Amino acid sequence: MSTRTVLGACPHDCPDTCALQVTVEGERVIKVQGRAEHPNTHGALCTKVSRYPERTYHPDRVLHPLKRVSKKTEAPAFVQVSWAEALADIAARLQAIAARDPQRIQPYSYAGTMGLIQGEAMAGRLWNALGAARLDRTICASAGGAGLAATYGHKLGMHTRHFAGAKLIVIWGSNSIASNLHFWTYANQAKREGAKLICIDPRKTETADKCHQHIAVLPGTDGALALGVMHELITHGWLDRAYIDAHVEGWDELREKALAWPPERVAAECGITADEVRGLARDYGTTQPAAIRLNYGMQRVRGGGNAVRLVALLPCLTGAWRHESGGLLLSASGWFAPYKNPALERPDLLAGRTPRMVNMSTIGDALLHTDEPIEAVVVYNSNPVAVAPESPKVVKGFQREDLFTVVLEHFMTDTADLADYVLPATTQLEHLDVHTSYGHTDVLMNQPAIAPLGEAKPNTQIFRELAAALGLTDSCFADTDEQLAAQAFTAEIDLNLLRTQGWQPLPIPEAPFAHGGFRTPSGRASAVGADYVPNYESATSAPELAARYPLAMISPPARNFLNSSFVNVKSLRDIEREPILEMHADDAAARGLVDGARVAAFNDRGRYVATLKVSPRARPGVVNGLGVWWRKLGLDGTNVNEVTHQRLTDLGEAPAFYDCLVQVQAA
Ligand SMILES: Nc1nc2c(c(=O)[nH]1)N[C@H]1C(S)=C(S)[C@@H](COP(=O)(O)OP(=O)(O)OC[C@H]3O[C@@H](n4cnc5c(=O)[nH]c(N)nc54)[C@H](O)[C@@H]3O)O[C@H]1N2
Ligand SMILES: Nc1nc2c(c(=O)[nH]1)N[C@H]1C(S)=C(S)[C@@H](COP(=O)(O)OP(=O)(O)OC[C@H]3O[C@@H](n4cnc5c(=O)[nH]c(N)nc54)[C@H](O)[C@@H]3O)O[C@H]1N2
Ligand SMILES: [Mo]
Repeated sequence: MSTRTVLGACPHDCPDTCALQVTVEGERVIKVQGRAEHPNTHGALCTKVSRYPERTYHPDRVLHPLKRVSKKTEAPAFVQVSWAEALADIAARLQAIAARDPQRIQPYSYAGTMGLIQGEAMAGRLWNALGAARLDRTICASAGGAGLAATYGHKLGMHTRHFAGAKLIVIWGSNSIASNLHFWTYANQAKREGAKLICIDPRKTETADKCHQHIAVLPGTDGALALGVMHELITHGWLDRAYIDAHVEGWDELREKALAWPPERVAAECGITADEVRGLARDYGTTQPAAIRLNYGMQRVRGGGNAVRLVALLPCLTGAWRHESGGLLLSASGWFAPYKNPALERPDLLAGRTPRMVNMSTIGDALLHTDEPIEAVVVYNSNPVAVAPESPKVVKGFQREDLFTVVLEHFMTDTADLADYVLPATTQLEHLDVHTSYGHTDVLMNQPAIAPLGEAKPNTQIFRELAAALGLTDSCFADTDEQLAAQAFTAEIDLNLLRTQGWQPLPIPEAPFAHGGFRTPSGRASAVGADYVPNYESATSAPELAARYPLAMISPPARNFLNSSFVNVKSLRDIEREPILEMHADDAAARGLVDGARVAAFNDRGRYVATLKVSPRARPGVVNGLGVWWRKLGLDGTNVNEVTHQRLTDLGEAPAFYDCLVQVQAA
């Protein structure tokens, strides 16, 4: 049989955005590999995405439109219907709501695909034309994003590849080996060439195992640690005064705050030793080039935005930014902004209206509002019933019989189970897309490798047909995916190059802030107002709560899942086996719990059942509930978001998933 190779891009929510090489035999994809020629991908893929064919050809793929025939509180039952019937009925239901108030139609989407085309390009046009409610897409990165932007003026950072040249790498709130594998290759190269690697993480991750030092802070205390490091930089004179004078604003104010955080105070707040604070500061203050890989793990707490601000100021105080292998990387996504078309989603179709904005992170509460209620939700590229905080409320909201829910999906997820209609969407192997990245600075194209399976359609096509069924006639709804791709960027991005090479790098300076030039109004990195903000839920900030629920629970990703994606891929679930709660031996002994026991982590919000793993990966006082399982594939029909809360972060209005107290007992 003839085989051919198609150039692709990984669609997943991950900083690596790999360039793919897809091998097709006849009409079937037989292999998905990382492209050797793409520098950041360097021929390697993670375990998950190398299983992409298994996911695409999964026997459980939704391949036809499905209509619900059971009550929302009963076991889900669906019948297959034609596209014509589904679209006509959905359009009629949405039209009736729009006639009353289009803002009662709520789109809900996130990063199931990061593609610009299958993401919001056509969907956004439809919602704008209808005047549907807007969605504040905060669930992942908006606290850290806001913190970074408040400090540097935009989401900008170092080149990933330059980590290879650093002499010190601080991996702060990131399990890079699990969630940012291609960065790890560069860090490992630096390590081989003699760099010191320090990991700051409450959990002793597989990344911490490979670093020279691991500092196991209590969740949500990174801001205090950053102030403590600054205290030592100041008192030992490890500052680059010239860089600060020229390129930092608000330094005097920050200096005063930092001097209030001597190592002993920091140690007590962070649950570490004063020597760990001193040692970190010494390494950071006396080594150049020093690079910080910050990731979003450390901003999922009340003070996450300010913590990012304080950490992001460190390289401005030591002048680490002077070197191409010094500085910091949280996100590189802001580098793409000048090359993106801000009108791709056609905001002009709003015609002066400003529909209400609903925060996706508080969808549980939003669905339970009774005045001006949400009457319809259209979900695509997301699985809110599994991933949004405080799932007891999210489930209750989606169970409303008077809520009309449409879900575009590959699989019957926890959210699809609560839909009125499930519409079959194509995967990355079946549709066209273009991608930017938040870890590197290349634009990529994904070309379809095979025709859509069954009756699946790309998101764009579903929204095109829905727009037609709703009687929307603007010519923008006729744009093809090729045309959308051509409209996505400014003229500097060469679609022909994307088609033939697969990617195009942006021209970003090697050491972007060597001479300042931050994107703030003053051009200086801003320290104004940055301060440590303690958790909502911790022994010091909420002692009465901590008396009842003494364990801090974080819920970082399981390595072989991607948020809630891949949980249903058997070969990957077989590696993760079952939902795990890691606990330190002392905490287990104090509760009479043994390894392998079935336990419940609970608080006033809910009760999550998992298998206990007594493990040195957990520090005393902190349990690690590895996420994010599908509820129905977990134990007792729950997942870790059963116990998380909907209170928001200091900046960016993001969820505080890792700011969560629980107690644990045998289930
Ligand atoms: N395999 C895999 N890869 C992924 C994902 C996945 O689910 N699985 N998710 C993707 C997504 S959506 C994102 S946003 C990115 C980034 O995803 P991140 O959420 O940054 O993921 P991690 O790299 O696991 O980093 C989280 C780390 O932060 C630690 N942590 C938790 N609380 C704190 C704290 O208060 N302080 C500090 N210092 N550390 C803390 C956790 O223990 C964990 O090791 O990764 C992407 N890559
Ligand atoms: N407790 C806890 N909760 C968390 C986190 C945590 O660390 N702890 N992490 C949070 C983070 S960082 C994030 S980013 C969110 C992620 O939340 P989501 O963005 O909802 O991510 P996924 O769970 O991967 O769900 C994406 C869904 O999109 C579908 N999909 C993929 N491609 C397409 C497509 O082309 N078309 C359509 N129609 N569907 C598609 C997939 O099948 C999948 O079911 O979860 C958050 N939730
Ligand atoms: Mo995320």
